[in-house]
Amino acid sequence: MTMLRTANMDELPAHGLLTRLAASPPDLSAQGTLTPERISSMTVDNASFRLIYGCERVTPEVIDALQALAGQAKAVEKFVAMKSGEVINRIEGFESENRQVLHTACRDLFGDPPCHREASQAAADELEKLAAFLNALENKEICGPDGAPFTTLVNIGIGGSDLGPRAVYHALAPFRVPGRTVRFVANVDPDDAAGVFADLDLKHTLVNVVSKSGTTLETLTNEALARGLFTAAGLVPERHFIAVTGKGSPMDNPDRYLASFHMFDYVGGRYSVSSMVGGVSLSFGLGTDNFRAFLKGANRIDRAAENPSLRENIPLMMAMLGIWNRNYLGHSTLAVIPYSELLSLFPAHLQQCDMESNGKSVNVRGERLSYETGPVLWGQAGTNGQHAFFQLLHQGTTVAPVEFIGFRQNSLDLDRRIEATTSREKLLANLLAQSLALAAGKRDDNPNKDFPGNRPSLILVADRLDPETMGELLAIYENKIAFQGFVWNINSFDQEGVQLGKKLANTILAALSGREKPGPLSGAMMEAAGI
Ligand code: G6Q
Repeated sequence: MTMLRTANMDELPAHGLLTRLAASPPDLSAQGTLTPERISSMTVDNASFRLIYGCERVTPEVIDALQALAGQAKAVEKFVAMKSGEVINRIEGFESENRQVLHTACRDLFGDPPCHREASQAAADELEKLAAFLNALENKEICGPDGAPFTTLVNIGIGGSDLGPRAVYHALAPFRVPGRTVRFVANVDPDDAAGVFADLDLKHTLVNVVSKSGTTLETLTNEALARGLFTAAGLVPERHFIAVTGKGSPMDNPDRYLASFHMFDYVGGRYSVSSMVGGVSLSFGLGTDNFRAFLKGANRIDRAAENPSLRENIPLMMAMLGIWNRNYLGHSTLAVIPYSELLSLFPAHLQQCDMESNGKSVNVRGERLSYETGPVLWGQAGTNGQHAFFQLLHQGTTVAPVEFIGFRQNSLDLDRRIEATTSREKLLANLLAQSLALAAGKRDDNPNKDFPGNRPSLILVADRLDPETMGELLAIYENKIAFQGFVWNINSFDQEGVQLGKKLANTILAALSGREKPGPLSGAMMEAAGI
């Protein structure tokens, strides 16, 4: 397989055109810009989702130029190469992870021949092993010491081994297996584990320790803390603890665990929800059929994302609109606001997925870039955010593009007409209103009541949040992030920027444990902080 080589974004012919177009982008607040025709024509449909982008500051000409840029950057070809197993997690000429990027293979299990047969087979084998384990739990071949079933699973993991599974478990609360609960411990702050374990019936609790590397300080510390609790309660940890880890990692030791599952080096932590990292806790808590439906939804979008036409490919369109906002209109942040309480943890997952992937300053050859890459991503659920930070979105001096997410139907049953509309209608009315208000604004002679408008946003909408649409939504964002990285010509799949802080923490820990003297700066910091 040959590596697809491309130039930096600012060397591509469409970059000059986009720079020129950005000198006079459409003003959404100007009379006649935001028309009904514009809103109904600027949409893309994939699987269950519709993308509405009429409130972005684009014209058909800008979209054509973005299409040209995506084509010149070979965004879709690189995506297909990624899915087929090309080694793209690398920095040419420098020591780097040097790996394939095959999280999409974990869900490439439906129908057509998979893009990467071995990786999909490995994922299918792990799923089979998991199904056998879950069956044994179901028919109580594996159970608590008193013969009663396990009812709780505590997931211990951090970063990619926590955020995605936690967000998806929260989002799919209406689909939980009755009588089972999943809880999550991530932080090395002992108050996290203390809170989660406080009221647990340990006899009927499984602990799923998730660490690809098997070396993460927080996870190993929490595992040891949890094992201590089981031992103190007279229980045998080896009959309660299961592991998800990389093959050959220090945690890959079946003797210490009731069951062990593998993830592979070609699945990055933040892209691992559809591997065993999400598989174990989500299948325990939501059932295997729901986890499979989640994978199916993600796979549907992975296929749709192979379409080179921006106007028919939601992840690619979102990627290019994001690049327009970031590089050509100069917006440095991106707010993701799901109008869904069930998705309230999703922005935190996306924050990692996007910022760890695209928070890079060098290209795939290690050369420093002269343009911006990933934006600062933040957000929380609407309408709550409206009563918090939306003031700045509407009238602040910083313009923050917004991605709204909404669903036409409820996931749970409680809703009724109050003052002529349902709660769902109130929620959706607010979502649409916010996008329009940001775009159109409203002039007022009183400067304090003046809304400048012309602030970009897009909307992603589907009928209902369920396992399949959750999988679709996850894949929309994962693929959007990958496309942006391809156009920026960066490696979106490593995370060297998290290493330095970890190393320094270890030297401070060595000082705290009395093993070593602190360096002058660490020592001064420790003294200043009274630690
Ligand atoms: C994700 C990152 C990072 C990782 C955690 C946990 O892409 O690599 O967030 O997931 O540091 O790592 P382990 O799974 O190895 O414990």
